[in-house]
Amino acid sequence: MRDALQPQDGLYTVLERGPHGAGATVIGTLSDIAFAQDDPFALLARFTDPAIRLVTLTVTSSGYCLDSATERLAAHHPDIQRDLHASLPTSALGILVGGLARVHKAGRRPPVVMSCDNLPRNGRVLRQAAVDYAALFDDELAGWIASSVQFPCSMVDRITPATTEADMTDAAETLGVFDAAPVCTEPFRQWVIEDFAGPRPAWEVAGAEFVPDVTPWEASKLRLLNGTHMAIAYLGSLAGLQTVAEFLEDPVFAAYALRFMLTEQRPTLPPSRHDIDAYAHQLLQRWRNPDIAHQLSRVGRNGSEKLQPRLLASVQENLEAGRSAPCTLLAVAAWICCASERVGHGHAAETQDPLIERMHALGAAAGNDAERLTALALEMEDVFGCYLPRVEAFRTDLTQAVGNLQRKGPRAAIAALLADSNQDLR
Ligand code: CS2
Repeated sequence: MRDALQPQDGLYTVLERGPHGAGATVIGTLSDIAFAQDDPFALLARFTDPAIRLVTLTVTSSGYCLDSATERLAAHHPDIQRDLHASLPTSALGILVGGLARVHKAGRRPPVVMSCDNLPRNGRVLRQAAVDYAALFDDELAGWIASSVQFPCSMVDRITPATTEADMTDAAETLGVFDAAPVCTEPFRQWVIEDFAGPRPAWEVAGAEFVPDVTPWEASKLRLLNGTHMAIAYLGSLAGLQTVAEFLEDPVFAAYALRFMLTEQRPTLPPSRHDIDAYAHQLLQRWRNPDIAHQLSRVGRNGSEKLQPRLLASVQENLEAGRSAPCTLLAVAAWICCASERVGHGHAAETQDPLIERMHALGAAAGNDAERLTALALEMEDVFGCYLPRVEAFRTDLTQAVGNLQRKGPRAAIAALLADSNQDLR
């Protein structure tokens, strides 16, 4: 037997870890690998293979190079600019549009293109981004993509922390062969896909659901799971914690997470027959999984791009409906403190974000003045848009939340918030 798996083996290990035990599965669905950064041509050429009926993307929201205010392609994005000046593209959008251009030129039927990323209306957004990209050099291609390619929406849910050395050792001990890239995951998995026309694998046999409209699943996942993840990432880092499970161990933080989901995010979800109460409690259980070390630093990456769909959109809807959203504002305030490194009595931790230099600069300019820090942050139209920063109640409450976090630290700020809202309920 060989001692290590090789990419050409097409195998990878999935380590499933849960409160009821662990298991390892070897997945053998990969039949070939083309790595675009090394050989973009190989990937582009695959598009015209008539056997390719589906192209799926799992590249995280940053991989779409979008302008967060308009959700359209940001043509000035460095990755897009680099593509436009190179002989072959290397961005995800560039490869996709370049591949579709080859299919169009060859007069072939296009593949179905499916986004598996955490973006609201991911299929629609991807279609528009692909059309925008094509229109940069070929209007006819842009029109063909818009009218002939199917871009179904989908919602994928499975918590998978970054692979660690320990995961590699575990995989090697379990299998007797070294795998440099095992995937460690929780037992839970869900994939909901918008119906589309044409042949496809029988994914439903493995539990995927095909539905006419993904919106209710997508909205509850983005606002409850991903939105709360962001709140946990920034408030937890300020509290000096490392993982999501550690955050949930503290009853004050757990009560905050539940209140955030049920009182502030739930009223903003589209009407559906889904049991949101049960979903929120199931999330708490999943996050508490002691065998999954989901790092806060990873969950909090690229917050400036995720704030709008996961937190700010619901703040706006709540304010417009006359509801307050103190838990959400505290999460947004925690991002401002972490990214600007103005943490007051909280713990400092490195935050990874494309806007980190701007955030550091405004942190330096604001010093310890919470009002100035908030005002400077709200000038970032690409993060906050132009509507919310003009709403007086939003500005005042956010400034207060930033000040509270800096003065009291996250735990005391949350305890005070919970005590206040309990008072309101009496
Ligand atoms: C997380 C997600 O990092 C993040 O943005 O919220 O990766 C989350 O773990 C997955 O969406 C779970 O399905």
